[in-house]
Amino acid sequence: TKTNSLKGGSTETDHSKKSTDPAVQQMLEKAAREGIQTVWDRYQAMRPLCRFGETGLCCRHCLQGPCRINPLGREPRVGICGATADVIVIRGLDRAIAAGAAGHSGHAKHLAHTLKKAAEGRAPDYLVKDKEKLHSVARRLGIVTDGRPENEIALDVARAALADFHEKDTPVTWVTSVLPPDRLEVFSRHGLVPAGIDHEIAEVMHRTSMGCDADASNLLLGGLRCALGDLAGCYMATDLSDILFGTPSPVVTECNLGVLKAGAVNVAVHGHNPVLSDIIVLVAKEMEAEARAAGAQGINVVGICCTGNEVLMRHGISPCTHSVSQEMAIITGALDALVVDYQCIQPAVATVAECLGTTVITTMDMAKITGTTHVDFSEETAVENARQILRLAIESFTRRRGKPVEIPAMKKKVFAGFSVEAILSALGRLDAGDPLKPLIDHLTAGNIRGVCLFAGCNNVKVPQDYNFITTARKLLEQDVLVLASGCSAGALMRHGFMDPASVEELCGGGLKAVLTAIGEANGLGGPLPPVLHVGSCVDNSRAAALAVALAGRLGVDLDRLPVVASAAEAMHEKAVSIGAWAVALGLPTHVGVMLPVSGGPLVHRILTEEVKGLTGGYFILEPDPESATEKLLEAINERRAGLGLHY
Ligand code: XCC
Ligand code: SF4
Repeated sequence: TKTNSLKGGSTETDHSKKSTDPAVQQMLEKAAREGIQTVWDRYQAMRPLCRFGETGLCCRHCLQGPCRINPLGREPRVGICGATADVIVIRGLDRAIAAGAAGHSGHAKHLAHTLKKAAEGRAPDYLVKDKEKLHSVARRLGIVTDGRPENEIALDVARAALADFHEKDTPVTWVTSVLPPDRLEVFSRHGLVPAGIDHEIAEVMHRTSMGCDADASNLLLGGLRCALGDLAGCYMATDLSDILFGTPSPVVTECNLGVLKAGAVNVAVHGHNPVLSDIIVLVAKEMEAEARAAGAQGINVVGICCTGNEVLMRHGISPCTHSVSQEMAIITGALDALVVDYQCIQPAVATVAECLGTTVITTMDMAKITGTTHVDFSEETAVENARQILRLAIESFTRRRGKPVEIPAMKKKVFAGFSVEAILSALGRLDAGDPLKPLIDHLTAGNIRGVCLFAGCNNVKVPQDYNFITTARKLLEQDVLVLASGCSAGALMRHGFMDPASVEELCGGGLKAVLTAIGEANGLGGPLPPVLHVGSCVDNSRAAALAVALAGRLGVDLDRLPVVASAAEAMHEKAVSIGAWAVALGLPTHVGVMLPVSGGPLVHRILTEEVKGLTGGYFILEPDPESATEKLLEAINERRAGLGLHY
């Protein structure tokens, strides 16, 4: 069926303006030929975007509105209630932070329930896979571990996690137990210590509603405190996933659309939570025979977006594509099932799937998509549900069998799995007694100039991956150690930045020597890859943990480290939330897509300058990747100078 073709067809035929990934470009050709509408067509149809929304000058927080402020400084200058441009803009930003925090922490809460059910014997398909991590998290939370059975400890950890959601006598433990005293002191001084994750989200909704907080600086404080609730959610999700599914260690596989196999039952897991995807991966192995009986060469599970990162990091599952190009996996015609949980799933997949015969399977009660198949996945019956899902995939394969498919013959090698534990263990081969010492020594000597965390999504406004690869190339050349998470990691892997063989071409001399020394000490016979994949977006917490360890070893607060963050193609509200906590932690934080704040000159100034006086961190709002790179390097150099280090 071609029911969804865009009226008049797609006009933009230069696919390189849409994506820099050749595999995606090839699928866009196919889509154009077959009249299949994609996200880029819908973007064209939406343009010009609403100026009021784009600049943050639109408010729908009460029924007297919607109000919009004239972005050109003419009337109307205030909303009907008198809210100013700055107040409207920052209220909108705060609500984006709260939504992002709700996403990350909702994912964490789901894991906490899973751990609790597992510990109580109500979810027999889950168990504590990483006992060491369970003990280390428990000890960090002040839970007694000595001589206690594992499920009792696990139950206490799950209860502590759930208790962090509501307001209680003590603040959020996933903030107070993970950050250094200096930083917590900065937070208490400015009233930024979150009392409860859900509490802070609700508080933002309250204070941004009609007739409450009408002071831009005060509203920013509320937003930052909520963002620290988001940090807690991310950190908790990482901890609990590691406990349940294992802490990642180095893995090697391949990525991009070329990992799909014409003759296999191709199943893509898409969304976020390993509660679903980890089980699918395990059950797929057990159902190989069933797939072969149906005439397939086995079951080929691949990943999309962050849940893809979760199963890449822990099982070496091949990522097939990311974020804005998710429809392309379906357009190959080779995808039998798209199994989704929640977050970042374009509802459009349902329509595209209808054209190509893919079965889209939703699994979560709170995230259904009209026109798709729903399997009610619950932890109590996880394996059984996974079998049901995979059987639907096999049925879908039997319908596809023999039909033509077009799988771009493109894939890249990806070396991933860099949890903090894995990084420290790799460094430990250089100095077993003090694994951070080699890192500090190389930073001091200037072999490593600084560290940049790449994070966040693709955004249809940017030619896919262009900002990431432009920025990463320059930073690597300048000896900046690059970590990456989420779909930024996806972008960099699809362009070869996670293949150790590209160190030679991409890295400056200092960085190359360091990556080679670590690789050789670990018996890899070559360097580590240029970019270290730390995991999904909640795993940005791993980068935070590494920064905390570095700061501790150097004896300084986080805002003095030559560490920066960049979300060069941010899309989701979750990316806004992460950016806000990175700023709260004291990091210069680049966002490469305009946040809807340009309509509030005061807000813009607070975010890019004044907040520095509070947390030491600040936003670098810069859509041009070349200038952004310069600014990130400047920030690193400034921090080096502050520590008396020169480059
Ligand atoms: Fe979503 Fe996490 Fe963004 Fe990718 S990076 S588009 S948030 S999947 Ni998190
Ligand atoms: Fe308009 Fe104020 Fe209501 Fe917003 S809260 S819609 S600015 S009257």
